[in-house]
Amino acid sequence: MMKFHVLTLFPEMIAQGLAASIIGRAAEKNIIAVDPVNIRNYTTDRHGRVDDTPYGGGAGMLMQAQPVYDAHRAVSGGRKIRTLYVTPQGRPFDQKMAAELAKEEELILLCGHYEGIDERVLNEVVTDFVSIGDYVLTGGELAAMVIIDAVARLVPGVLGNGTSAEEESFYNDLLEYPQYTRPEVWQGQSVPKVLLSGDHAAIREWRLEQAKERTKALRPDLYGRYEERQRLIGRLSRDKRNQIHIMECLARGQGEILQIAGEDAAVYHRESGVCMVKASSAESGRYLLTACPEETKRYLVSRDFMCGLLWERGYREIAVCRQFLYTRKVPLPVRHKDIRQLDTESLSCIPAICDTQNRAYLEERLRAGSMYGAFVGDRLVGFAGVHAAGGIGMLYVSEDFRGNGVGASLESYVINRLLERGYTPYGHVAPCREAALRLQEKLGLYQAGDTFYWLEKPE
Ligand code: 4FM
Repeated sequence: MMKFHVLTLFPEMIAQGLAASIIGRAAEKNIIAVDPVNIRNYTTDRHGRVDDTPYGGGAGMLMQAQPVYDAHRAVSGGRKIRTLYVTPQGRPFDQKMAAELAKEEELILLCGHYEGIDERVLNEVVTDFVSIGDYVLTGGELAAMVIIDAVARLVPGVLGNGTSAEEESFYNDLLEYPQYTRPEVWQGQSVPKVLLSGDHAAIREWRLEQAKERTKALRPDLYGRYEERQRLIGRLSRDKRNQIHIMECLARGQGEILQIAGEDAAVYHRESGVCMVKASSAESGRYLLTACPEETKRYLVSRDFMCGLLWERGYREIAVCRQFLYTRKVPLPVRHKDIRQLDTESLSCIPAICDTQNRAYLEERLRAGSMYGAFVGDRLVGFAGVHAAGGIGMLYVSEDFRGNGVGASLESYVINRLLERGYTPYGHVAPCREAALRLQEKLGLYQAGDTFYWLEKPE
């Protein structure tokens, strides 16, 4: 559960503002918690005052340091919790910052009022100064609510299965395409014909074209980033089998280009904290690594020398893999009929059949709506899913059902789901998993020539 503590003089404003709709429901389900803290409860002034006039003169009142500091102490108990002060003087808030903040377990948001807060308490408690835009509000509460809303909807489970935020087109650096619902004609305006055609490829193409046109006209800054990304995807496509992981990360709108060096590049998969580095020489690799964030959890690389460079930086190999990709556009036949998306309730069935998977990670993937299970009657006999970084995996079939094509059906099912979204399915298999290797060949996936290494920094 992610907790938002809000230090404010108007706690009822926060409580009421976030009680309704999706955020309110998420709080009821204990996926998030909003904790409004009244700063006035912490004043030591006999008359309950929290403000005073500014030294040096000037108009208005300032919030005093003591009540703010004690309210903060009461919430943090001396623990180091990221503390945001919402102010027009802060760093501009955007989707990238929202994604970064969504990784925290707990946040404190400090809301000011009057003409400001005594600078000394800001020096003591604030870790991030954040602005939601170039305008002045009467207090920080609305800005804090904006930030909580944008961060909370990225917490797994808040949007519910299927509507995961990871698919959003905003991440593609493109604005949304126009949308239409019934009736077909309204005030003489018809719904564009292509949307009634049932031709999903044509619809996808039309929507992309509309999104591009809009972005080019309204947000040339975003469009420039989009074009840079498409250029990199184009270059990588000359070595598609070996670079599909980076191409897909970018094409799915989940990647951030950290650095480009000739034919090489470093791309950060935001959601999973994975850095993917394509380097054709150690020199290039060393240069690209300087652009990778300090807090990178994992690296995915495909050259021995990259392992050496990362070893020096404290990262250790956790897996050696072959990479496979499915290049056709046609869906695969699925023989096993009872396959469906799993929810978190399925987690209770999983330890009974499988102890090879990391439970916390599986739960996270279940919440993200990325796991699919094969059933026989009420019994879950196998599952597969999509990793946080985008590859197909976590394939498991319970021992007494192996050799029945359940694994093939599960993987085919996941491949088909990715194809529906216009993705190119790919995955990694450890060379020791012979059955899984054979399955890739049987399903018609191509194997990349490179060997892939996953590296992680031990805690
Ligand atoms: C902030 C008023 C502090 C008084 C505000 C104090 C704002 C913004 C904003 C108003 N915050 N982005 N724009 N805050 O206007 O974040 Cl003491």
